Amino acid sequence: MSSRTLVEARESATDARFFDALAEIVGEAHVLTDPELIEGYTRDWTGRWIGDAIAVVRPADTAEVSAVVTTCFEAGIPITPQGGNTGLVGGGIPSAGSVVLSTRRLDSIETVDPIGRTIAAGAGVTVARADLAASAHGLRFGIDLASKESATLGGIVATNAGGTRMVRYGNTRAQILGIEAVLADGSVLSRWTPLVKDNVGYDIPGLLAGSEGTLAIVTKVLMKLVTPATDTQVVLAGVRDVDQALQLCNRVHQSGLTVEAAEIMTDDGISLVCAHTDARRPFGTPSPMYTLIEVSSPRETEESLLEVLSASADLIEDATVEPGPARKLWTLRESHTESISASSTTPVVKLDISVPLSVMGMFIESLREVLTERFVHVRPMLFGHFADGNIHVNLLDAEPSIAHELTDTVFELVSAHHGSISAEHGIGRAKSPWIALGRTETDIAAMKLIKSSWDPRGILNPGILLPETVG
Ligand code: 2HG
Ligand code: ZN
Repeated sequence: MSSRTLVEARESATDARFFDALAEIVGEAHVLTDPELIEGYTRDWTGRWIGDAIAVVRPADTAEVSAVVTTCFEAGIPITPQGGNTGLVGGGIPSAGSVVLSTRRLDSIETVDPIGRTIAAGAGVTVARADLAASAHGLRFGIDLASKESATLGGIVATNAGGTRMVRYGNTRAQILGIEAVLADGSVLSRWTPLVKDNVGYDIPGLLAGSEGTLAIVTKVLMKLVTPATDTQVVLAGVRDVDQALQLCNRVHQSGLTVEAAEIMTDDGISLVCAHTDARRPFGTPSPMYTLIEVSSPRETEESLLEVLSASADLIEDATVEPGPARKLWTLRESHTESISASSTTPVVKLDISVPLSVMGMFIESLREVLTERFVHVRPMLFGHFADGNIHVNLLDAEPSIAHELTDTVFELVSAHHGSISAEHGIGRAKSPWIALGRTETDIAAMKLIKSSWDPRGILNPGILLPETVG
């Protein structure tokens, strides 16, 4: 069968037999078509992405996912896989005529292996639940995100999420040992070996990490767990600029302490958080920027950290240290996203970029200049995981009509600084028009070849990641 256009797909979907077939697989209660019921699946929380779907299907296990995919494949109906719908680039938002395949019911934790330090769990298990299950065995899940209560394991694999512990344990791709996924024709691929050394052929789990639902639908994952850090201490220090924060972070590294997390915020960001939550300003006199660094060490973390800080008076305007988990300090950072959303008069333009550390200060300066010159009504909020080179550029009060030009301007600057247009949130719908700024022509052609061989009919998440997907 040749691939169908969306119009044909929609016509075919109106065929009641298609919906009956889905209901037979997952049960009637799990095929949603009522516009009110599907609204939570067709739009994202940022308010920027509003899609449309002919149905939301909620399978309970891999066999059901496989049967749903086979049914859609035969009918030529596109599928948008979706986990917790916490993404930031519209990658889980369906285009008209699609079926949303929600993985949230694939929520069983099969095993936690305390010896091999692994967790085997369904794609719909949330990051918070995986972490709780690991904690019961004295271990932790290596990915930590502000959205952990809703973000799912399938979702973080599909987007190759980073988060606040990436500086310590790497991104999601670095944590995957095995994967089970349903391919475009409904067949089930299982690469499931709990071995850290297994060098047989292509790295398929690594390929599926960050593929944003365009190659397969992740149904189960086997991931590494980490040993929790001991005796953590958190410092929040006021600094003049990001270069001082980087120098301070380097001194902390050189002292032998382990950096568990390293974040940057601006005074504007702290003010916003204090206005929208019950958090209090950290110091009497504000600093232009603040860095939050969490450290650990086998012993005497606090003494070692205080030593570094007292030898760094040249870099720090003010500082406060608290033993981990230091919730009050972390709240200042973790409340940024919600405070920003609450304060912007328009949907926030969220750009998630990275630049080499050596030019980060220059990049931020040029960014501020260009925004003040050309987009005077836009309020920028910069924060993020700066030790990974990652800055979340949030642009508030930008009329939707200028969002494209604004993105273009920031991305050109990122590219001029040899950075990446997506550090950790993926490409989705939001960034796909700019993918050529991040990859060469040959590289994009190679990705398209992979896409067309894995999904020849182009039914898996069309419109996401690659500008013109096949089909
Ligand atoms: C974070 O680091 C997330 O908190 C969200 O990646 C960033 O809201 C954002 O732009
Ligand atoms: Zn982030």
